[in-house]
Amino acid sequence: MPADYRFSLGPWNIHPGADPFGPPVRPPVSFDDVLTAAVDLGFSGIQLHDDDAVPNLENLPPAAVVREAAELRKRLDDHGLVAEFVAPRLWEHAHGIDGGYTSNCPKARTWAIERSKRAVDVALAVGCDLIVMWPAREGTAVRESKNPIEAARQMLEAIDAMLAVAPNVRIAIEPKPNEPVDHAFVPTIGHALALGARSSDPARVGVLIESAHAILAGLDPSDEMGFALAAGKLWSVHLNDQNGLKFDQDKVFGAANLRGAFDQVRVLEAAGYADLGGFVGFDVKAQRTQRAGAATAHLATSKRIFQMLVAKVRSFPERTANECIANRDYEALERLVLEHLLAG
Ligand code: 3MF
Ligand code: MG
Repeated sequence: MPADYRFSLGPWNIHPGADPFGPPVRPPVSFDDVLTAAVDLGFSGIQLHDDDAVPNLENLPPAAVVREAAELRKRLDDHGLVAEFVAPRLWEHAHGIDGGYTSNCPKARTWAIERSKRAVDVALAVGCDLIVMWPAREGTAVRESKNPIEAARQMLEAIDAMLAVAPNVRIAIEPKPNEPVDHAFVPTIGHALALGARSSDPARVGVLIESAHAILAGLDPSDEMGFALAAGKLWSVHLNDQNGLKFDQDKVFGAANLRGAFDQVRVLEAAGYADLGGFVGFDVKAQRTQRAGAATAHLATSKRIFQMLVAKVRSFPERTANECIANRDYEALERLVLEHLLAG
């Protein structure tokens, strides 16, 4: 019997509904309420930005940052939760306005690396060894504004600086091809793995795949996952959905393309992802129209759909599928998949 999947969420997944065109529409949700919601929803992992874990970390000496993170670990523990990862949130700070590691301002680059090293301290103190590097603004809106050769070197330098903080820290790069930048420097899983392979310790650099990010790159999320799994590098996932090439929608898992969601679950099942120990995270956003009392429904639905798809994958008639494949009868295979998905 395969291991049970463990689910995780980040505090940003339960939020007041502001978007680039309008203010919040729901009251703010306290961090403690997020923890309670996570438990109620049957999630056991919490994903954290460094300043989710230690909100005033910019103004604290390193020892105090570690102390606060250790206190958070106790709070998580009291709820029966564990921290899955910590992500240095460079993109919201004034110094990160033009990206952190690849900023054209040397002072900003130094800040970005120092802050990332602090994020490693936070991760270790909060009880996890995983850093997620979402290179949000590491890219350009005006192509000629940065040197892509230099940018690759700078991102590698940042990775190496984080790896050097502790021998057990691991980094999962979460690539996204665009938004908030026009062109990101590490837009796909292939880029992320290639960069990791050039780091000071390739064994400690892997990836986090977000379904929507793959779709925005014009790629199939399940194939991106397969590529990373083949290399033993899929260390976390942000399952969600995306309706074509538009703003990052963070829709409920399966909401736009149920078959695509099935394929993602199928590749995770094929690799024994649950046994590998990774969490299943959902990077989903509550609709702005949602009333405050029901603003976690998107998480509950994503988890439910994931579990229903696990059952679908496990009951898929693999023998018949293999016969179709052996006969090169891919029309029959297509029908088999569609009928299986539609069957009650
Ligand atoms: C990006 C991420 C997060 C973001 C979050 C909202 C780890 O896809 O997963 O970074 O911060 O999505 O800001
Ligand atoms: Mg994400």
